[in-house]
Amino acid sequence: MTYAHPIPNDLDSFWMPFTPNRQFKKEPRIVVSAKDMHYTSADGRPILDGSAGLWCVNAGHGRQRIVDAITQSANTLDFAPSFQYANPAAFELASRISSLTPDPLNRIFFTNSGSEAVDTALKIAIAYHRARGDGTRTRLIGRERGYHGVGFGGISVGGIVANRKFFGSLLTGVDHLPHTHLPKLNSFSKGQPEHGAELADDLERIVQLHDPSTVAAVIVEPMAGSTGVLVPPRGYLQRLRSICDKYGILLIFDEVISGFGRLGTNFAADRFGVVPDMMTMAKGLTNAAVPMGAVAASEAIYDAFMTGPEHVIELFHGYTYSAHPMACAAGLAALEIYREGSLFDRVAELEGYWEEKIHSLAEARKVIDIRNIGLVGAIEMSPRDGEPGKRGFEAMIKAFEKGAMVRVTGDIIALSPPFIISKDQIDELVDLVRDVVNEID
Ligand code: PXG
Ligand code: PLP
Repeated sequence: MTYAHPIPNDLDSFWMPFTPNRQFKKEPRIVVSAKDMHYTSADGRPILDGSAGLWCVNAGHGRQRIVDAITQSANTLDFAPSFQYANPAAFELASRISSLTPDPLNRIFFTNSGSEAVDTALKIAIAYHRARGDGTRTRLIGRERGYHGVGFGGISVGGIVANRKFFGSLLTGVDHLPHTHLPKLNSFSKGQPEHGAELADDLERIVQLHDPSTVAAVIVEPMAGSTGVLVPPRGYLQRLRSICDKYGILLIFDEVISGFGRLGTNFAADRFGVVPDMMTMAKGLTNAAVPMGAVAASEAIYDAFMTGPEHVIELFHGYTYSAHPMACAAGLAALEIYREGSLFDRVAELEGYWEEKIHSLAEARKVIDIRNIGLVGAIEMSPRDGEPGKRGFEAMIKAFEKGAMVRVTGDIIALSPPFIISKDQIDELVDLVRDVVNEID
């Protein structure tokens, strides 16, 4: 293979995250630039972005407005502490975010990633109960097949076995709801599946087991992204909400993937008509141009902390880079691009076409399920005998050879392109995935 750009000499020093390092370093998949819907690979080929990077480049790559905002910010105020001081863009961005979040989730705490947003939300939940004199509420409830990043809190409430088993005992006082994937009843569902709302009732059992007075919060992804696009059954989230209300438990939606238009609405909370007590977000917040995450908390949660002497810090939590000026600038520009281009409405408009195309992949014999919602789709292949995940891995490599970036988890191919994708590009992506699925054995 001839390379338009040289492959770095030293591939050993970078310990790559969530990657089989030895395989990658034998056959590196390196991208050197990106614009709109495409990356360029080191060997100079255009690569259609079928995954918006890692579900994060919602407005497409290299948006000039964001580049300009970052440049100007770096030239004006390289850094300002957010502990005891602040930069104006932080307030502006928090205000813009709170105009997008459902009421009353109008208090915004900034982090630098989704993982930090999750750990922040879990800490706020525990501290909130304590601030109200309810300090026995420390238990956190997650869900099987949930992904909540890689902090100790996030992996403890997360439900991915591989992310947990290597790290010992994790947080204690955690329990998990069952996942909502019911392939026998719901396979090839379009949008929200019919069956499974009753799985939320397991929360009643868990709460009774531990006693409601010990439970602080329930955290779920409204749509589970990382573990293969698990769309919530109709009525499921409503039931979780009502059980949480019944027992005074906070409900946290992890909207790191589902936020900022991915489902055709501001947040999944809007799409499903259920308002949690906190939402975590990241990724699309800055169109991924600068790392940033956030927690949106209800006004009641914020107010519960605003007691005591006024010179005393109310929440002992924060990151050096919370509300970094450059991230705030990128966030403001990204939100402006979404608004001006009506990009979330565009997702809603494309959803029908996307759904029809994605489901056309059902013809291939090894495809055992297809799921979709918003501008997200998952194509699940049967595992090869004795080699779970191998087929998916080969599919990812073959797709890159053919000119597309896709995500795989196990034997599931997940697609989540930028919202600027055209119908022709949807056709191209789906045709390429069809060829990939047909060509691997
Ligand atoms: N919560 C959710 C719901 C996520 O999807 C995180 C938290 C953690 O965010 P950070 O910014 O710390 O990575 C995520 C991240 C994939 C994939 O391929 C998904 C994520 C990250 C990387 C890959 O499914 N989600
Ligand atoms: N470790 C040390 C030694 C530190 O001084 C700090 C912050 O001051 C941290 C970790 C936390 O870093 P950050 O605020 O970037 O999360």
